[in-house]
Amino acid sequence: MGTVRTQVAIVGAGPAGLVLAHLLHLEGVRCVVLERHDRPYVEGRVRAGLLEQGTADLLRDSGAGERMDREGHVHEGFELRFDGERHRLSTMELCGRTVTMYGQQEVVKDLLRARTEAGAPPYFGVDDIVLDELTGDRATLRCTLGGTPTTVRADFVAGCDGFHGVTRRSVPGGHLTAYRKDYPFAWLGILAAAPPAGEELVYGVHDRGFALHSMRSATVSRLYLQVAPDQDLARWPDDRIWAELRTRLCPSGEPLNEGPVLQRGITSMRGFVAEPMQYGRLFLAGDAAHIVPPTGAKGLNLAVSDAAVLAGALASWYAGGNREPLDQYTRTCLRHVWQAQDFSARMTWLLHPHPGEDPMETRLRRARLRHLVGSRTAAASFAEDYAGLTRDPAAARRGADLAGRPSAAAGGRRGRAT
Ligand code: RFL
Ligand code: PHB
Repeated sequence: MGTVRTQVAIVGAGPAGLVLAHLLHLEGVRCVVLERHDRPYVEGRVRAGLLEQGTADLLRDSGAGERMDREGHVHEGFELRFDGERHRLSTMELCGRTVTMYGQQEVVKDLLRARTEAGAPPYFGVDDIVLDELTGDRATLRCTLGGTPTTVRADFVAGCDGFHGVTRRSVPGGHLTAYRKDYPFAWLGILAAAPPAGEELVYGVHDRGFALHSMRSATVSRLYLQVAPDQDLARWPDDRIWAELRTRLCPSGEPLNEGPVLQRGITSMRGFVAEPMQYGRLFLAGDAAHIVPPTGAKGLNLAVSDAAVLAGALASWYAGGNREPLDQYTRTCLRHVWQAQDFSARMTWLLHPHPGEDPMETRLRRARLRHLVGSRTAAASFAEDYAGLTRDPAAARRGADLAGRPSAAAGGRRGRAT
């Protein structure tokens, strides 16, 4: 039986866990990262690709943005297509902010390299974690590390193990309240070896359903189609996918480059929030605490934002025993979590015809789309949410609120040391 002692035990090497580990390292706080899968799996998982400006700034400011700055693409706007019309919304003009297209798995690779260079890579293949003690003087968890049954003793546990992880489920019944909304459709997503047809993302609304043309690089496109939630991928051969993309995205013959499909998958659409995001010495971050439907591209950005808040709160605790930011962790995070939930739900409603919806709803959605492209005020509000004014993770790390002022939670008030 082995024993590992550390200050913070991080469960999960996704974006939340790795950003947290990276920021804690910069603050001089010791941590171990415990990941269920092997490294190739973690580095190869294709998911998000849109980084809000605050997320890109945080990676850059913390020294993990060098490759992102070289290989990522900064977008100043996006296109919306509906009723055979094309409308460009410039987030830069509307709210002075941009987004960066850079694959989540590339962010993960960069952060894993930083952990390796710091001499503390994650433990991979750890698939039997049991949280033993969360409310005593220390936190304790059990798992097998390198074939040896091991007890990990830490001051705190960070639950960064995604929606299906073990940490949230380890909180005793009655302590968390779950809020949940399931949508009656899903996304079929493909990664294709095809140069993107344009410079910017295209969101297409069609009677047959929503479609999105996104990208990962100058040679790789990422495309999505709204499908029924129980769709079988076998019913979607490549020809059918491309034909459907053309119908929904290119009603007037706009260009779309086809190429070999490298990956495909179905993503269900769900909104979920667990409150509070902490229990004793356990703090949940990212998808472990909340899920948004992917329409608004907020999941990764929220995960990074939570990690930044938690890193700041832990650093404050270790620097001088100030417990206040840790106590306020849920409150600080939930404000932007719910803002992102609200935006994601509104954007999902706006862009997806719901199965069986009545003609009144169809017309209401069209009216809302027309308002968005016709009113500068409406477009500016949308652009702010889209490019990420919800909460700037880089500011969160510095302990500042939306206006850049030091926030009460991260401020200098001394709390009771435990
Ligand atoms: P992750 O990425 O799920 O990482 C959790 C990690 O924990 C590990 N794990 C465990 N480890 C140890 N013990 C256990 N018992 C464990 N159980 C799980 C897992 O193996 C994994 O490595 O959560 P994290 O870090 O919170 O990050 C969240 C993001 O991954 C997620 O929100 C985004 O991908 C959502 N998302 C998007 N977000 C954006 O901000 N912008 C986008 O453009 C965007 N597009 C998307 C998306 C998600 C999608 N899917 C597939 C859900 C597009 C799609 C299609
Ligand atoms: C993506 O590239 O995965 C992506 C981009 C924008 C979105 C959603 C997903 O709104």
